[in-house]
Amino acid sequence: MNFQDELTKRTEETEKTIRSYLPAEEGFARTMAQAMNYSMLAGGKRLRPMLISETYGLFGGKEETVKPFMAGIEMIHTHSLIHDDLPALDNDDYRRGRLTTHKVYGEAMGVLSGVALLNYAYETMFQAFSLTEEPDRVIRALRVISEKTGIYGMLGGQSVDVENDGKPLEKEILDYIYKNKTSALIEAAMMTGAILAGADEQEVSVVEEAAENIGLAFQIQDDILDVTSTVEELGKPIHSDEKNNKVTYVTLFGTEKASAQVEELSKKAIDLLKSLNKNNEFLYLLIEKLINRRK
Ligand code: GRG
Repeated sequence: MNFQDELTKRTEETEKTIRSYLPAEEGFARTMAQAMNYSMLAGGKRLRPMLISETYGLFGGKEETVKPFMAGIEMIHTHSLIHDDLPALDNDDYRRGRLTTHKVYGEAMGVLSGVALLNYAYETMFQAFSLTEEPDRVIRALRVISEKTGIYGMLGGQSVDVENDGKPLEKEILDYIYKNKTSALIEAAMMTGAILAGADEQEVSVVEEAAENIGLAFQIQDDILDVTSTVEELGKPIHSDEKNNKVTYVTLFGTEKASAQVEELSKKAIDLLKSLNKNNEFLYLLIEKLINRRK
């Protein structure tokens, strides 16, 4: 398999799926729909929806049910980015190579379109009920996504991150932040793929553990890119952790050790997935490539 060609093809398919679920830019609330679509269409690697469909494929899933979930998870992710960039949080001007949503549409519309995307994600994912013969799986997936993105997941992690901005941190609390603000959504994505395809509890918990490792590796690589990449490559500001006096894996351990941890965590994730005795070569390669990603 030529990984790069396959990645391009699967990213294009994911892009098409996401576009098919975006809100129409019409009616009195069209400015908000435009602001929602502005950030949704700004590019992005589409990693989380791809992880849903690849994990779904790993367990032999073949229905369309997965599609509203792919779009929905990217809406939740994009909501988190819009809000993360707001003046009250990171106050960033660039994201995905473009001016941030609040820079283009103003702060009020930045707040509104972010919340609207979070809500629209659920409106979208509820459409899965009309595409499935297995409504119980859809209910389980919705439950996992709502839990992993709330106080016991992404938002919990983000709140502890914000509260500790600029303060010295122990590794234990940094791990809590990473496992929640970043891993939890990746766990939600992969568990959703597994659940929708009919994986049992034990298999879903192996997937959850693998995804936690992928999320940690992904966030540590994000820390590394903040000090080693360029604005052009990343499409967002660099050295922002330093600017915000943030403790990261790089400030705690240095770039080299942080890189070694990314490698170790990714390997652990792949080994866990392989222990399921299923096969998705593309998924294993995707996880491996995240180690060396430049953006
Ligand atoms: C509700 C006010 C309010 C704020 C919430 C939840 C939240 C803000 C932020 C989540 C935390 C966050 C932004 C974590 C960063 C995770 C991360 C590394 C994001 C970048 O993901 P990529 O690289 O981005 O996949 P692309 O642009 O490729 O999709």
